[in-house]
Amino acid sequence: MRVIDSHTGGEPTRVVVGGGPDLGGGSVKRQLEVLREKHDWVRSAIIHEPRGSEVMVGAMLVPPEDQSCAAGVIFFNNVGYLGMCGHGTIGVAVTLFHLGQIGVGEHRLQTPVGIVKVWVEDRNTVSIENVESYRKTKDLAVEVEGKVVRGDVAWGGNWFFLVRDHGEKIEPGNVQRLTAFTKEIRAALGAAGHDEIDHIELFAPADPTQADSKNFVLCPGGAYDRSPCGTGTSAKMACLVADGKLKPGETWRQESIIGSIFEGSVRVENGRVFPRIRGQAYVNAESTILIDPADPYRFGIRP
Ligand code: PYC
Repeated sequence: MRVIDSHTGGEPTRVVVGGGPDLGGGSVKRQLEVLREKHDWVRSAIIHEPRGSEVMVGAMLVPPEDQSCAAGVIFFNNVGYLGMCGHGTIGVAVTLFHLGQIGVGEHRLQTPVGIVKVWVEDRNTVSIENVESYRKTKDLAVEVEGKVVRGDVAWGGNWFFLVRDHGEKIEPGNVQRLTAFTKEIRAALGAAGHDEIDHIELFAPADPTQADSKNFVLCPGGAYDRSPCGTGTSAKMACLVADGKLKPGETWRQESIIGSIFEGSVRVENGRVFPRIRGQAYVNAESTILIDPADPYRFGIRP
């Protein structure tokens, strides 16, 4: 398989651009099911050590069912498959541009959860319009480490629990503590029957000259997002719109824990919120995945 690596605001995306299994066409959702059921070794070989790491997000290009789309995309990580991935979509667009398959201008990509629009500004700068995003529950309370933590449950292409008041320092030196704390929150949500919530997002004030907010995002497989998280920023903006704190035409600058920034905004149509995210990605490797039958770890070290 041929893969191209990039990072978007520090978060890696490894795009399978050729040599993957034939998934039989049809909807991207159906192709995801075939990949999961019959060829999960692709995900495992690409994402797990020794080739990959828990931070890596994979994206497999597949034929789109909707012919207006430049490609279909299936995202995956160290524990499974993602509905959408914001940083990954920016990485895919920059990769397709690098390959000469798309140019500057507007394009569409088909994901398992819907069609995403992308605007390529130059070889590194891309805006995306995500699937409809919304808040499901405001101010859900869970008990974590003996105290009550409150957050909103929102969809931004993945499910998020968004927490404003947590008393934790969102800074790179505190990543171990933030990871442990957000894993506790996720376990408490699971115990309360909210198993679908696999991303936990903590917010803190940012330097206002740089951004409107800083975040820490725990991803499903236990790694934290180095980027400001496209689907997490979408979920956040859906909550801000619901609270009357963000209007179409206004910009929301979301900073990640490592200092990278996405510029967000929203399009609202008949009360439905479609977030837009603008960020930068950089291609940093082109490789061929070799599967040597003699290699006991050719499909990755499975957890
Ligand atoms: O950017 O949406 C995102 C994302 C999800 C998980 C890692 N990055």
